[in-house]
Amino acid sequence: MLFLYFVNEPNNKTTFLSYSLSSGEHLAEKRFFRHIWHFFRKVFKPRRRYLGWTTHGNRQYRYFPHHVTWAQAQRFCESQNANLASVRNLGEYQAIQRVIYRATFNYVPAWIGGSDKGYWFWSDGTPFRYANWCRGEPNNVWGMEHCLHMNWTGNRCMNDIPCHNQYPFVCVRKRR
Ligand SMILES: [Ca+2]
Repeated sequence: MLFLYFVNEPNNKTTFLSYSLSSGEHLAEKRFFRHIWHFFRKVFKPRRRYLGWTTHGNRQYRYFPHHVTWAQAQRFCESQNANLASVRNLGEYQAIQRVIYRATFNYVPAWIGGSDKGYWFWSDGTPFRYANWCRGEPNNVWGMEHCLHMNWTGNRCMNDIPCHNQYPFVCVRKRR
């Protein structure tokens, strides 16, 4: 049996926690506390954020957490010998969502490489054939929304939004 009791100093300021174990039960108590320790370590184990390149098919994606404009994001990707991510199909869209989730444990809105100059194009030159637009998008509000970000609304779909807004972003490069 384990006894816990508190000893109050005369000055009533310091409290000591004391254990009293009957002999023979010491090992069982140790095992018990080890179980408790492992349980809490498992529950509260810090999850590791993954911020490296992730391979999907013949491409690699990487999430960058800095909040910047679309053009700054594209320039940064170029400095990494990459481009803002283009999307060719739903599988790639979901792969990019997983990359974002592994870095943030959330589906945060992020820039990808779609931009609009009268027609939509991907900054890496991929033909713009696939899009997972949110309902009613692209709506080009006030004629000001010429850049594409993803994970918009609860549907985590694509939306056009002003290019000077600031979001984290996902770059793509050819598989190495
Ligand atoms: Ca819009």
